[in-house]
Amino acid sequence: MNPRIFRIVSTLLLATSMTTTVRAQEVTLRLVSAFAENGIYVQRLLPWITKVNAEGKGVLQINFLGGPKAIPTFEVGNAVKTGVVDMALSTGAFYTNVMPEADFLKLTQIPIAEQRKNGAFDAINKVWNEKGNMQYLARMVENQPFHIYTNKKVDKPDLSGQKIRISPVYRDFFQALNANVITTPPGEVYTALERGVVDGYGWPIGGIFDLNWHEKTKFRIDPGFYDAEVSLIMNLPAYKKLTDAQRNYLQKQLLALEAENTFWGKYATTETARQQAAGIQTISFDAATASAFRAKAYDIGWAGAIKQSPEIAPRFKALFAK
Ligand code: 173
Repeated sequence: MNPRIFRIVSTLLLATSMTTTVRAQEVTLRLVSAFAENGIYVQRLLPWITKVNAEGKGVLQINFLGGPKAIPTFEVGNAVKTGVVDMALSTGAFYTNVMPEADFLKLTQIPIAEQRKNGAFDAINKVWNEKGNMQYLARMVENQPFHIYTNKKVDKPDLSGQKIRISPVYRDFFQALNANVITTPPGEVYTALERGVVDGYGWPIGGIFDLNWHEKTKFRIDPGFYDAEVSLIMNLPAYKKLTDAQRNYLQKQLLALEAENTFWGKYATTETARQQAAGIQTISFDAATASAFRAKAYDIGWAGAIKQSPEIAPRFKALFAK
């Protein structure tokens, strides 16, 4: 080949292969949420996705596919496990059908930053990798205790005669408080309250206004218990397929997301005030009853965990407790 032509052809080839390389280096991850799109969790996730996409051109992009209308709440875990989607925003209680351990994350009593340091995060990932075919990426909600919301007044921690909507988070504890429990995804709570199918429900301190449940709620029982866990999870093969540059970029953005978790303490305060302003009355107990109530929540929670997963639960307990 004539050297000039050779140079042109090889330059063209190089350019083509570089373009291909650049394209191959950008990955688009498909993400769904197990929580409603208009709820606080997705509302806080969307700006993060926008930032990831703006700063991640040529490296990594996230395509938000939607909430429970895209994939029903209790099917999101399996969608991540099988690679139907790459990533999800969920809480472990919604994917106990993948592994019972998912729901144990509500029992953490130390911040996610500390979980990353003391080995809890790695212990979680060992189980998530092996049993769930997924990577536990980041926790985006902390400092959001759960509460009992009800329309039937009580003067002691006893839910006898009450029908309460639950997710797996509350099952053992509420049954120990003599409630009749009914499991529903969040999307069915309003209708269940409206039709009188339930007298109340479990939910964290924040978010009851998002789906208008305040319209159907008379009382909140204090104190709260556990800590709502809402996290990003990812299909493990998809995670392993990322290049180093893509994984490092994702990691940087995940840590930035967790650094925003200081929001939740303030949100708990404003949501408590907002509930009061909406006429929701607080039911509280004397100090001894309140602390026994909280202790019972954890005792029952860990006892249930140990029963479901006798080897893993004690390992988690040593790393999750204060
Ligand atoms: O549906 C629920 O009440 C539940 O399990 C949950 C978990 C984390 C955040 C919000 C709700």
